[in-house]
Amino acid sequence: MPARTAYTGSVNYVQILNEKGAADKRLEKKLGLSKQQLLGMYRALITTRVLDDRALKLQRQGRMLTYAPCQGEEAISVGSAFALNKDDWVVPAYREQGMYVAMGVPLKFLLMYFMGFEEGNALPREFNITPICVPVATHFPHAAGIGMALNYLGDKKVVMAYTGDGGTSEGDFYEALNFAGVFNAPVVFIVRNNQWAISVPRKKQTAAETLAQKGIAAGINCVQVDGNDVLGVYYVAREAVARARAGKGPTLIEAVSYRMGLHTTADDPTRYVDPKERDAWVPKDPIARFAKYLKAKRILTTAIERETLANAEDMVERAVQEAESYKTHWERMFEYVYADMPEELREQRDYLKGLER
Ligand SMILES: Cc1ncc(C[n+]2csc(CCOP(=O)(O)OP(=O)(O)O)c2C)c(N)n1
Ligand SMILES: [Mg+2]
Repeated sequence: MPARTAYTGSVNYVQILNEKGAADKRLEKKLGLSKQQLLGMYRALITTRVLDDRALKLQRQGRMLTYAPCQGEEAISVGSAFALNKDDWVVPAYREQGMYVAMGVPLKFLLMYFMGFEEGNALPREFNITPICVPVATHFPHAAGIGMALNYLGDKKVVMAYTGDGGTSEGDFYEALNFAGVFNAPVVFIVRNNQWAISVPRKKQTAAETLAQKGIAAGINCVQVDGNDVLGVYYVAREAVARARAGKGPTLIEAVSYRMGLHTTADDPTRYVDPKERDAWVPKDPIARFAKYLKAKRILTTAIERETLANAEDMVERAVQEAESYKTHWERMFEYVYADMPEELREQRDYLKGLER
């Protein structure tokens, strides 16, 4: 029997800024970002980190419920969201704080959600962002479906969906990729590979060498990027968005990073993370790296740095005050899951109403 190769595949890796903040000149030229746009990205990264740090403290003070911090992963959601138009669709998981900042969503909504108000998920209508999705990867088929609907309507918007490395082990993940591929849906699937699914390390999730190559089986475009390089993430996301908008179908982006903090505030990583492994990622910090780049270009000065931090702190402080002064009624927690409330929820609501009397 003569052997022939039925298929060979490969996955490209993209990095524009290395750890020292030096740029790959060839790719840097292709970016074409203005000074204002670069500073906008920097502001979004700083705001995200300030917000994240504040949320963690609020939780420790008993002023917030369980919270999923994003320290170290900010460049993924900021860089990718910068490639979107304001009215594109976003289908997030629960660790994409930078996306909300980059899309201009008032930060009080995110804080309200983590404080336990369902209304935090009911964003103003100008945003096409679906609610935070804690069940792992169950939102991926929705993202494929939204993409299919956009095709059907002849609407030129694109969909960007996020999950983690652990999410790629779920059936929903493969089903979504398959549908998006076969229906040529305009979806950019982003995998935030932070190396951990709670206490399960990336190596115990899959025998695959990369997570990006999971797109190959679905026949979709796929690429791996340094997730701590905001310019690299922006670049691959912009290419993927352009492809999707031009009718060239979906892309799977694996953004390689590291979870510098806790899985959530209910987690204690000191029980399972080797501190040496985490420490090795400290010099790769996405914000320090981008700041070095901007300083070398004389775009970022100490004065702008200080002003950006102060503005971010003010903005977050105002959002905290708005979220904490929000008044609601318990009945509203029943309102945001179904368009038509099913019988069992109606029963629970009526039972609680009975207790009020
Ligand atoms: C379907 C489902 N199974 C299990 C869980 C419990 N759970 C919450 S987050 C998580 C790990 C997810 O890891 P990953 O996809 O890598 O995302 P990360 O939290 O690291 O951002 C698990 C198992 C869940 N929320 N949903
Ligand atoms: Mg993970």
